[in-house]
Amino acid sequence: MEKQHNKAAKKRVHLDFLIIHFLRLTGCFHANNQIHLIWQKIALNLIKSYTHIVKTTAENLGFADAPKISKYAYGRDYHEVIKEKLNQLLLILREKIGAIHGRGFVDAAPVLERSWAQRSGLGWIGKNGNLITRQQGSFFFIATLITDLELAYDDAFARDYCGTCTKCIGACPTNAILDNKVIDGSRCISYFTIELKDMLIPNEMKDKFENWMFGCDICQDVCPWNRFSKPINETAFIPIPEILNLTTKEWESLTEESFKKIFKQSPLKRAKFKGIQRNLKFIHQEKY
Ligand code: B12
Ligand code: SF4
Ligand code: SF4
Repeated sequence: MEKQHNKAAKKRVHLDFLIIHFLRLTGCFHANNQIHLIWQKIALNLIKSYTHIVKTTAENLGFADAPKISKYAYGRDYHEVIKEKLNQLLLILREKIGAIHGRGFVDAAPVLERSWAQRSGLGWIGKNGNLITRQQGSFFFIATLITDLELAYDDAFARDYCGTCTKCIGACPTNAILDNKVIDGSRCISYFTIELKDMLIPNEMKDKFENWMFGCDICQDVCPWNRFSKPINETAFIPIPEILNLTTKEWESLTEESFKKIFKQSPLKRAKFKGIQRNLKFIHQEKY
């Protein structure tokens, strides 16, 4: 058993070295991003920051009343960007270690991403439902590479640094944050503005959206740990100029054709043109 563990630990050192090399080469998961392992048949858990501009409410971007978009959606679609990085990492591992099997995941499969990340020692799940690290708050994606490589694993993150804080609960305008870190998805602005398809937003939510048109960052913006979020230098996540510059009027008069062209590679395409129009109407009627 001990022999086996030593063997796994040795591979782990080798792998850590390779990954650090990969990070340096590609600049993709930069120094702030971390990689941890859980279980012996491994799932490599990675986190990747997405904040180019740490404070990114519409107020900071020029037009006080411009519709708000979640920070993660300013640049290219993270599903594609991170999947590419994970595939690159897998190729490097294969080159250096041999014919291993593996597959990368980011927000697109039934992988318990937050829970695995916590179990691999990356951080704790906060009352706002997000994985948080003391080094960089919570503005990052979680990515997972599942492989058949046998390695020594990290310990789970044992602490919870939310303490007595309840800022996120108090700030959530729709009361979507329940006890015990449970988020009521059916009350979350992020759900309504991104995931809800072909339906009107319930009237009961009127006057609660605080101008959020796509996603919602409120429970993360108020989190004290996000003062440790640092802007990153990832070209794929550089904001699309229109995201920073369109006024409410321009958003409202955008044609489907221009929407498709401008947001071809953006996470906004998930809500579709119709969804964005519906969201705009909803926040517009909130104002009047
Ligand atoms: C469904 C989903 C949503 C739903 C529901 C969110 C929710 N918090 O439940 C909606 C659409 C509302 C949503 C919104 C957002 N999401 Co989302 N979402 C997901 C998704 C696809 C699945 C989550 C899920 O339900 N998993 C199933 C549960 C059972 O597994 P789990 O998450 O690992 O949960 C375990 C633990 O958390 C724990 N646990 C959870 N609840 C409880 C309760 C109790 C009592 C106990 C004891 C334990 C416990 O046990 C669970 C099982 O092991 C994940 C991607 C993924 N595949 O994980 C992204 C993910 C969680 N979302 C993410 C993001 C960024 C967001 C938004 C911030 C986007 C935005 N800005 O608008 C918001 C934040 C809303 C919020 N406050 O949570 C990131 C979070 C990154 C991070 N730092 O943690 C993820 C991980 C995607 C990614 N790969 O980066 N999301
Ligand atoms: S994302 Fe917004 S609506 Fe959803 S739980 Fe957080 S503050 Fe509430
Ligand atoms: S705002 Fe406070 S309670 Fe909420 S997740 Fe952050 S530290 Fe935890």
